[in-house]
Amino acid sequence: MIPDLEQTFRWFGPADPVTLPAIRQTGASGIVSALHHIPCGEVWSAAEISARHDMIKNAGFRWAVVESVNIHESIKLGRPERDQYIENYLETLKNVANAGIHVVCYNFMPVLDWTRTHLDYRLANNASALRYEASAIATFDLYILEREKAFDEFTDEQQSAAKQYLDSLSAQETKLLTRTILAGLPGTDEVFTIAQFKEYLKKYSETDADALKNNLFYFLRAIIPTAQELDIKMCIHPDDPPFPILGLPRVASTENDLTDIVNSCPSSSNGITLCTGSLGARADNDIPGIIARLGQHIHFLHLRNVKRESNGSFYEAEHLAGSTDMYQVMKAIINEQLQREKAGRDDIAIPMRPDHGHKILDDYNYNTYPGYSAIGRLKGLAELRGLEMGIKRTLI
Ligand code: DNO
Repeated sequence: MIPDLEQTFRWFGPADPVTLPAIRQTGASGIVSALHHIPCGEVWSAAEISARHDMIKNAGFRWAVVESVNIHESIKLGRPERDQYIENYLETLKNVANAGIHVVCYNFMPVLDWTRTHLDYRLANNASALRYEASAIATFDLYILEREKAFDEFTDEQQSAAKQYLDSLSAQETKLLTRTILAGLPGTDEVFTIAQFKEYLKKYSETDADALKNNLFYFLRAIIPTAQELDIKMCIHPDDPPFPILGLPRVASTENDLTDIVNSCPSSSNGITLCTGSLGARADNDIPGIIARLGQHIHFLHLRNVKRESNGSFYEAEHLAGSTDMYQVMKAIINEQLQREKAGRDDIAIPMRPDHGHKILDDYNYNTYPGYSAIGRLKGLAELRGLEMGIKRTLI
């Protein structure tokens, strides 16, 4: 019998209202964490890593994955200072490897990490979900950010729908939408101001998707040989949402992108975080097919589901519901495990985490990071491990 996927849970650190003892009760054995308090670009010292590691170990867990060591904007922009930041990144990787952690997640999304327009979208059963509404993004882009080029990117019809949407918002709602879109890195409370965000957009005005991809390849070629020596598996997280927004370019949105990335610097250390939620926001991403074709490069699994609506909007559905067929996804993952077993690989128990969860039941009593409720995620994890067990028992 092949081993189970390693069940993990994201923990944002001591300030996370979902505590390690609470996570123990979910049945997860691995923790996914990062030193969110260290500013992006600075070295994570051995002492800081070991303090976090002790907390995780003492609570009875393995620190399975670092998510994320974030990439400094100068690397994404290809600025001369990037070499210094790459040095810092390598130093962090060395310290992470010395602590015995061997999977590192990162993303290459300019400025903003994942982006939503609504953090408390109520479903029919009153569960609270995250939502991305295309007309809300258009409204923000055209009439709040007032990005000039946006007027060439949206049709007249879209522009008038966006105007209507704007008129329907109270001052309070406009503020909330702005805050929601401009929220910065996960695990922080940082929110960009419109002025700061405009500054960033200016910096990106000369970096299109090709340039951004080249900057990613430069980064990978600089770090992957060392990562390989350190036995660290790097795994890029797909763009979320997986298409350009607010004039910012995208490089990890489709199967072609992911193929380009793994081919740019072939190595078992140059891999992918397979996020079914991010990739699933595009109907043309065939996720079981991506797993079948790129499976050997997958070092980390984010399992969640989105329900796609017309015109690019989506909301986060229950883990086994939504537009992605999780049965087919899980089957493809198990098939990849079988391939690994045949190839004699030692990474068959791929770490997976239930990504995001609805707010349900007692979750409303805690001020958790958006998407990171305890019970909602536990429900997702329970469903996913049941699905995994069911398929394994019938197929194998
Ligand atoms: C969303 C997560 C992302 C992810 C980073 C990866 O909840 O999947 O925050 O951690 O984008 O670098």
